[in-house]
Amino acid sequence: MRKLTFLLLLLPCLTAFAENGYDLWLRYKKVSNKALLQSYQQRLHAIVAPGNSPTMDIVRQELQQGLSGLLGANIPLTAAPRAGALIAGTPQQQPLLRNAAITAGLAKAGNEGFVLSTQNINGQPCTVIAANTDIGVLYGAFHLLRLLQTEQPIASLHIVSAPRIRLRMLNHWDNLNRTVERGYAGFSIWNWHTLPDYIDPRYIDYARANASIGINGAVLTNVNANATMLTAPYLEKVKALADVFRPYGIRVYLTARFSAPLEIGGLKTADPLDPGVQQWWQQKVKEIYQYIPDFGGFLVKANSEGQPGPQDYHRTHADGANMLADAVAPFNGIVIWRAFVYSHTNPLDRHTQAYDEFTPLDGRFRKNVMLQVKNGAIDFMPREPFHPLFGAMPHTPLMMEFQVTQEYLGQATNLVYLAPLYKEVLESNTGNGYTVAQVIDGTRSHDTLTGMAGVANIGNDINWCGHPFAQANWYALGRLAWDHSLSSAAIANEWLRMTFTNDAHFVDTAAAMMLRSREIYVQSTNPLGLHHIMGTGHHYGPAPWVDNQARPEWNPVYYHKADSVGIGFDRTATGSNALAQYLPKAREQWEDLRACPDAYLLWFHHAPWQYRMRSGRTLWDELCYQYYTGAARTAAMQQTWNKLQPYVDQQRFREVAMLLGIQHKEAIWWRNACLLYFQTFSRLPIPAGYERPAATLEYYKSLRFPYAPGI
Ligand code: BDP
Repeated sequence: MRKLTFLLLLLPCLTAFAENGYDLWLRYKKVSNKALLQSYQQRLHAIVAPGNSPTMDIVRQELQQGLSGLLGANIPLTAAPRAGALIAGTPQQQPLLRNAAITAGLAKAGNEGFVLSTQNINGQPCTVIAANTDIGVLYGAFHLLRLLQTEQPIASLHIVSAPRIRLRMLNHWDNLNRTVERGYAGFSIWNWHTLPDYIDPRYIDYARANASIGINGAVLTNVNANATMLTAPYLEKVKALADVFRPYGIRVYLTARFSAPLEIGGLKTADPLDPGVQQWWQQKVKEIYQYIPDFGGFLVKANSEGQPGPQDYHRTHADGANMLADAVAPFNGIVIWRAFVYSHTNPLDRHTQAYDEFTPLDGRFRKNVMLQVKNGAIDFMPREPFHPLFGAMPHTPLMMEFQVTQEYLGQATNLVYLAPLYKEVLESNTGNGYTVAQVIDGTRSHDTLTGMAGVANIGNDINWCGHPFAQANWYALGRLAWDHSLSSAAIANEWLRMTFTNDAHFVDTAAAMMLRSREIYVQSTNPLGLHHIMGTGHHYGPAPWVDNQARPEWNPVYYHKADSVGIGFDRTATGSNALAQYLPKAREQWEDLRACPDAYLLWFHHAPWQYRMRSGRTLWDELCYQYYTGAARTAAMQQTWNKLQPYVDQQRFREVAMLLGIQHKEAIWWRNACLLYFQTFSRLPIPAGYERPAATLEYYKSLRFPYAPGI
């Protein structure tokens, strides 16, 4: 009995300290800094946000919920502006916002941006969120809430913010049976079975979270598409989701299976030049727009990894894309055609295929077509040079495809903060004076259609992303799509403050750990430019030895090419010459073995085991150094996190601690398996002083993971 009473007394404390991560970065906990709290209370003690639209309803609701939580008091909605009020709206809704300063800001804000400003309105100091559209007001509201959540001063605000990229999108690789291709956070959040009648509140929270970081598009379905999605019963379900997302500024897109006319249309061909096929798609599109008047358009993976496409009929990617583009054009829809292709015709180097297939088509796509290019030419590797297509195709709008889900970066058991990876790509110089960011934001070619997509890491796990820190990657994708000039550190800092606490020691320590994490992951798994040596199929863990797959590029041995002489993929003129696809100014940093940075050495060169590295070590010793250092630094992440226990609620502290334990085990596994395997070629010893691998190569080779997630 006494025990029970004790437990009952303890329970509220335990739950008070438990957070399951569901609230993401929108926790709205009371501001802990007393002085700031007081200043916020003075400036935000009422909300004036007129305007009659579902979006303005959301603005009011979000501001009320957010401010009430953050300020620890109920913040009322009032009709008339008064001193200390927050005024939010468009100048049409709120004529008071028609002053010179706000008007000047709004001229730069466009149709999604906002002005956040401290203003004297009727002689009274007020905080103002002004925008040209309701959705701009919502973005401004989330920005103001973010300032409070991160404890920034708001006494004198002069912010004008507009997105640098027009389409800021998540790509869900979700299947109709709710499995998620490369998903590590449970099943799909789209419950197709209970839609359209059952609206899971989670759909609304998903939309809120996206709106809070500026994401305005969602492709709901896997790029390996299923034509059933385009049938009437499913379109009704999509409509239900689109209706939920619309007031949050999010448009839905679907993946189009190129062979849909055969599979659900009863046609004998899907040839894009066949009038019957064209008509079928026109009808289908008309039907879709009857359900969803603001349907965004199609994302298409064609003639890649066995998917159907125009080449099945000896037509080009442009023929296929243009046929769909013509169908959606009357409704202002777009077609996003993926450049991730690898077909059966180019066995020399998979690296070169997309460039070879697409550059001849530059300028031959309709105006409402974008080409979505993965950040690198192989796949979403832990480190990969930017895709050479970004330096080509000036007459085609190129959209960035990043992967947020960590298919190749430790899935959901590893803490890997991806903003540094995204930034590394975005800041790469394509060789003609433009960075990748300037190519995709339209600076280079004055494109008006611009876009950045991230393959989502979202599932129905209670914390959405599996790993508590994986939420930061969703967050970073949105923030960078809005403003790619933000630094990885600034984004980590914001996210940590909102997700955990504003305590400076916590934020500094955890941010430093996040900022190191991607480099540590590269070091402990794919150092020095190694790539695609993960387990075949599921991509979980190391398997550099695999050589028995039907196609050469399905085998890790294809990518590392270790032999008795050395290791690495020669992509210079003496090898596949993939380097020639880069503009001279970009390629010159990599083409000479001596000048090539260590990070890309084995990506572009086959270097001898005894090759002398910049560190003075031989290549073999350097490889050992990298793997051992990577594993040691992974252990150090555990120690760092353990010291942060006092600052974090118990549940999330434990989750991260357990996951870091797994991460450390996995780093040791990678290190031992890779070094023992590569040693069979180098025939060199692991340098003295390093702990010997605990198991044999045969043991590591024998490991099987038939139920690894994500396939
Ligand atoms: C690869 C994934 C595969 C995807 C493919 C794609 O392993 O599951 O279908 O990319 O992007 O990385 O189409």
